Order: sequence, then C-alpha cells, then structure tokens
Amino acid sequence: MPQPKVNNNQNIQVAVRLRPINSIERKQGSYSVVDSNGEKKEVIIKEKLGVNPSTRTFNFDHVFPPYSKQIDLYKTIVTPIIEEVLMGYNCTIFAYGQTGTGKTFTMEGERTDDPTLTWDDDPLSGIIPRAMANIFDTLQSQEVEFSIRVSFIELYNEELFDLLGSLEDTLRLKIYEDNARKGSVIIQGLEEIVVRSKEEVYEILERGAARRQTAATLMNAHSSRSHSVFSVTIHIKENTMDGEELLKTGKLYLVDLAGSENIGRSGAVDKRAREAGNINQSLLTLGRVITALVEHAPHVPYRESKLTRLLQDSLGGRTKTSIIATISPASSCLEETLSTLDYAFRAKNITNRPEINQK
Ligand code: ADP
Ligand code: ZZD
Repeated sequence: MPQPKVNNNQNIQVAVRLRPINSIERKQGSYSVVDSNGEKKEVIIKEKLGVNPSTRTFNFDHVFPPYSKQIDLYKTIVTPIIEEVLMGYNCTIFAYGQTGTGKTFTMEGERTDDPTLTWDDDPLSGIIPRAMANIFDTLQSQEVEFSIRVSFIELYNEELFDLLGSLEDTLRLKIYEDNARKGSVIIQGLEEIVVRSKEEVYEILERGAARRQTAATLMNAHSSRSHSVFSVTIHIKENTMDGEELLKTGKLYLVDLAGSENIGRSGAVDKRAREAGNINQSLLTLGRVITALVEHAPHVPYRESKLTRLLQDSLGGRTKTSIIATISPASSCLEETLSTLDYAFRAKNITNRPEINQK
C-alpha cells in the first residue's frame, strides 16, 4: 500500500537585522525612523512624524536589534542550520539589503584590530568563519569519518569568478546543467578546496578576501554590485547500531547578495538605475523568481540569471532556506528600508520541500 506522504514542506525563514545608526548618518542630519523588538520579533517603521504620526509594523521569524552581537545572531539562526546540514540537508542563507546595511558584516564579519585575538575567538567574526569552526568542532567530537570541501565565488555582471582558484587561471567559470540531478548545476573548473582541519580555515578565507580585493581593483568593480557565494560540502560516513554504513552529504550555501538599492518596491528596476545601465540581471531575476513562486505562477524564470540557476534548489526546491534582511535605521534610508522589508516579508510565503541526502 502506498504510504501517506508526510508533509515536510517548510517556508523560507526570514530574519531582519537592524544595524546601529552611524556617525556619518548623524552628521548628515539623519535620525532613526526604525524601532525593533527582538522578543516580539517586530520591526516598527515611523513613516510620518510630527502631529499626526503613523507607524507600520512588520513581523518576521526573528528580529535583531541594533546592538545584537554576532554570536547571538549565530546561535539563533545558524546553529540549528548547521545541525541540519550535518543530518544531510542542503541549506542556504541569503543576506539581502541596501549597500551599507551590514550584509557583509553579517555573512563574513570583520577582524577586530587586536593582534592577541585569533580569528576563531574574534567577537566580530561573522557567519562564514563561525560556521566553519562550528562544523569542525562538532564533527571532531563525534566518532565519524568526514570530509569537508569549500568553494568561494563572486558573481559580477553575469560572470563567475573563482576566489579560491589558482592565480594562473583566467578565473572566469562556466555553468552547466547537471543532467544527473534535475535543478542543479555544475560549475566547470571551480576549485573545491578540501579543508582538513580548523587550522586551515583562516588562510583559505584570507585568500578569498584578498582575491576579491584584486578582482575589484582590476575590474573597477564595486563590490556593492557583486554577489558572493561561499559553499561548504560535508560528506559523513557513520556506522549505525546494526553495523551498517550510512553515507550522508550536506551542503551549505552562504550568499552575500549585491546591494538591493536599485530594485524598487514593486520588484522592478528603478528607472534611474536602468538608464545608467545598472541592471543587475541576477538580482532582478531573483526578485522575479520570488514573485513567481509566491504567486504560484506556472513558469519560474530560474534560467534567466546565473545566480538563480546556481541557487535554484534553494528557491522552492529541496533546500532549507533562510534570508537575513539587513536595514539601516536612518531617515535618509526610509524608502529603501521599506522596500527591503516588503521584499523580505513576501519571501516568507515561499515553501520548500527539504529532503535528506543519504545512502
Ligand atoms: P553591506 O555589506 O550591506 O554593504 P557592510 O557589512 O559593509 O554593509 O556594513 C557597512 C558598515 O556598517 C561597516 O562599516 C560595518 O562595520 C557597519 N555595520 C554593519 N552592520 C553593523 C552592525 N550590526 N553593528 C555594527 N556595525 C555594523
Ligand atoms: N569582511 C571582510 C573579511 C572583507 O570584506 O574582506 S572578514 C570572513 C569570511 C570570508 C572571508 C574573510 C573573512 C574575514 C577575514 C578578514 C581578513 C582576513 C581574512 C579573513 C574574517 C573575519 C573574522 C574572522 C574570520 C575571518
């Protein structure tokens, strides 16, 4: 008899992180128009001030107020995701928001200017280094065989660059459909680095960050227009109680998206940006894919950009997906903040059907 299918559908989880107002914004006469309540998971926007004030409240799966620490965001959002990756799920975390709101601060973090601090106890380190340390610490404490590979790519102007590849290569990569696995792609020539211990992590990250810096200078590229995708693939061989071998594969994508400032509230490209030729095909297509999924449209335009081809499975597929939307409290950013919140709120309606990769 056919088994009744268990419902393992899961919506995309959406968190919002509000950064502190900074001295530049203060100096320019900006004031805070955003309040947040971490406990109630609310973001409150003061749309109109003065005698007739009005506010708008948005609810999310998690809300991180201005002085939330990197470790708190990590524990709340990422720790459970690492457990799922180690169970054999594919998981993706996107950072979405206007340039300058903290996407890179959240995904990568920064180094504290204190030579006595090592990378793995730097309070400013972000999701990528913490996830790598967390994965090694967890697996090394278990009696399992495992291997870990990472890749780090940058997508700029619909071209892929390998941030961990050998320097002689031109570094431009091509994507192909993977005929063996529907909805996934193969990036030809992509360097996947085997990481054998926690001690090897930092020099790999350093190499990626340095390479990106070089690429930005060479191409005159603004990092605000590029997407970066860090991936970790984990293979685990486990012996079950009854002496069987269990092979699990988990994959984690950590995606720092291009600045969302040219995408209007309707999801269309802002007219000025279009005229200036600043159309980010991948970011635009991501918005269209989200719209199609939310509206249950018959056709989802995954194939219209590199980013959505690469991350197709994270959007309506079998991956567990989370979005961290980053916003500024400044009055000067109000329009963009509302646009980011609308976008993020809509994405909560996307359902994925996560499946474990296990043999
Ligand atoms: P984005 O990647 O969105 O363009 P960044 O991560 O580069 O933004 O952040 C812009 C600036 O704001 C940086 O100087 C960063 O240190 C600071 N910043 C961002 N988020 C926070 C935060 N939550 N707390 C403190 N400083 C932050
Ligand atoms: N956000 C910094 C890198 C940048 O834009 O260059 S911070 C983290 C993830 C991926 C790559 C680099 C890092 C980063 C770092 C900084 C300097 C040298 C190597 C790595 C970092 C920050 C804190 C802890 C570990 C790594």
